[in-house]
Amino acid sequence: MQMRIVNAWNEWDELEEIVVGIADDAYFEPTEPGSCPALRDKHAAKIFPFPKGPKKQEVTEKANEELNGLVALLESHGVTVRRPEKHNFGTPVKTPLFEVENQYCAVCPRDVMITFGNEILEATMSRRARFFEYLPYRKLVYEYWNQDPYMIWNAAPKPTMHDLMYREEFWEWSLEKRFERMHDFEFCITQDEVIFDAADCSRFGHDIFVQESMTTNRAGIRWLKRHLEPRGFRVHDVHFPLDLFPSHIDCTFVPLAPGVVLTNPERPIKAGEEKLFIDNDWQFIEAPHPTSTDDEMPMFCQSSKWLAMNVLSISPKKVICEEQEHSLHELLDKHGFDVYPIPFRNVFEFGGSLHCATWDIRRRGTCKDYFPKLNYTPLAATTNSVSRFIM
Ligand code: ABU
Repeated sequence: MQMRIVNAWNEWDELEEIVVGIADDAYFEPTEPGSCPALRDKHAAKIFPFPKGPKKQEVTEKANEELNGLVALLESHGVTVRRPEKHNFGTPVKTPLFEVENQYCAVCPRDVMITFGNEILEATMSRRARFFEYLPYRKLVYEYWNQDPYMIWNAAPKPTMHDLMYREEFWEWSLEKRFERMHDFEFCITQDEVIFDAADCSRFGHDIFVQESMTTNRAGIRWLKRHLEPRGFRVHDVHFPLDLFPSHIDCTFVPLAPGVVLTNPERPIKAGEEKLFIDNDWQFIEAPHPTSTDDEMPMFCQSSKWLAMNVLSISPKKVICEEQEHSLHELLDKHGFDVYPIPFRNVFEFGGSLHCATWDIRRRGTCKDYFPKLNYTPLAATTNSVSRFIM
């Protein structure tokens, strides 16, 4: 019997193998139509531009120390940890349709790569500097593909990333205008091409929830539906209208165990979308306020203070959290979770925290239905496609 290497159906089953990012050769994210990085301190931002070029050596080293600390903790729990290959993120990218001065980093595999059961899928990505971010993971993917005969490998269609794919004026909109338009779910990417980042998807067994955001559009979600539903998944779009700059679901809506989601009190799910969870006996636990305010986050960090809830579950009972988030530790402890705190704040300016910086390859367990009362006709049922899981 051949060993299954790639097998992960949800965000919480017992973890067996995972990829943890590396900070080597990271560059600052460039300004481009899909991203407008800014200094945290509004006063400094009036005087100094956002930096360009490579991250400083000592900053990269501190981030690597914390990433290595995560590796050590995971290994002490018997998890196999793999790392991406080094990549020269200083190489500019020029395609027939766009150019960008440099790339970004390989700290956040979660944004690019996702495991849906026995399938590894490479996301389209939404920003030019991240167009080739799958490359540091390709050697690993080939290894899994060569060693696991059941593993399926797909890459979603690459978007043009041409100027026409973006709504550049989005970056000029006032907060009032964004607030007025919060139910349009229109951001810096248009709806004409298939666009998604993997980190906008959250896996709950048969059910996959995908957030509409600055990094995932409606065409991206339609593509995921047509791709996944013939394999028996049910794909749901979800929205968090009060998040005026949504990007990646894992600081907003974080499942921890069957029946339990950690929710963001400042980003409630759109009215009506909670029903599916309530009808199926899911409990929402509101995350406490993070240790830092948005203004206190690291100067070059482009993520929100809600990185506080970007935790990594290593089993339905065990959660790795950032060490300074004491209120969150207490809350999770009260709900019966074992909390493993580790320092991770030096990773923040590289795009994320513990969930972002990882990509799970294998969790013990099979595909289950956590929404048994759901009345849903998958797209596959309306076509001739075979609707069955490869288990
Ligand atoms: N990459 C996750 C960032 C999400 C947030 O800023 O809330």
